[in-house]
Amino acid sequence: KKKITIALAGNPNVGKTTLFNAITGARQHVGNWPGVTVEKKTGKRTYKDTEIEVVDLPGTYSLTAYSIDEVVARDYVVEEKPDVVVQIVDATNLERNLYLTTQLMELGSKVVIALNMWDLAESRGDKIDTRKMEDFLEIPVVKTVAKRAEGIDALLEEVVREANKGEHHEHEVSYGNDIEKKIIELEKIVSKDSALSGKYPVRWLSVKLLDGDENILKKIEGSSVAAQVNSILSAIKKEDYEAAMAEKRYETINTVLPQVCVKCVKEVTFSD
Ligand code: GDP
Ligand code: K
Ligand code: MG
Repeated sequence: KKKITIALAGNPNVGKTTLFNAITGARQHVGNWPGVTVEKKTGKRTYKDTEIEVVDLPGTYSLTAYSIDEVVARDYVVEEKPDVVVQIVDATNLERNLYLTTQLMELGSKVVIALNMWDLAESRGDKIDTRKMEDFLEIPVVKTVAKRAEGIDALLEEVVREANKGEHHEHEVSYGNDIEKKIIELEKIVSKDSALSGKYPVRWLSVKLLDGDENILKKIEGSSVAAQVNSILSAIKKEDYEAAMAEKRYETINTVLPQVCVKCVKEVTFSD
């Protein structure tokens, strides 16, 4: 039997636990993530000839080091490299949920979206074009109603297909000329340290450094390229970069959304 590991990611209250239960049933194990008091749930499910280990990640809005949950979730994705990350997306709250999608895209993971709460989206009259969503995001999208265990087989089918795919096309947020130049400068430096570049995606590291991510800065501190990285970072105003980059991620979502869901557009509020 083929074995794969998948991680479930998503904002809080999107139906992650419900979906986890629908996938794994009674085959669950509850423990703690190493070193922290954050609950770690794992489970197993066999789908056709594939044994799937399912890891439930803490619910997060983002994957920057703002909270222990975010660090746990992203360290798992970056360091343990699950075969596929399933993002559970609340279909009635696309704009907010897709911010996490941009972060997963940047991590270079294979992602499948479970477009959950589909029943609620439908009953309130949303018209979400999942085919277009797939085209824009370059990520498979499967409608689910976790509460009624609907769409689980279709989701697992897509997950297994994705896991078996050979090459993986990384879909990235483009940050515009100025920021991209800095990213390239940092990439050149970071890739010289094989311990770093062997472990983390180089572009992602560079983006996080510009984001001022403390957790990533710490990983760089002890490395052979610390001085060079610091000389670049000290020459720029990091707050400006962080804000500009968040804006670009929202911009990416905002170009996708109006084409994907006509009704959702009116509800988008990116005031900050
Ligand atoms: P989590 O915080 O992401 O783990 O979310 P939960 O699994 O705890 O679900 C939050 C609430 O949404 C619960 O009351 C679930 O019963 C409900 N829920 C989960 N999936 C669906 C769904 O597809 N449709 C509807 N209508 N409710 C759902
Ligand atoms: K909950
Ligand atoms: Mg939960």
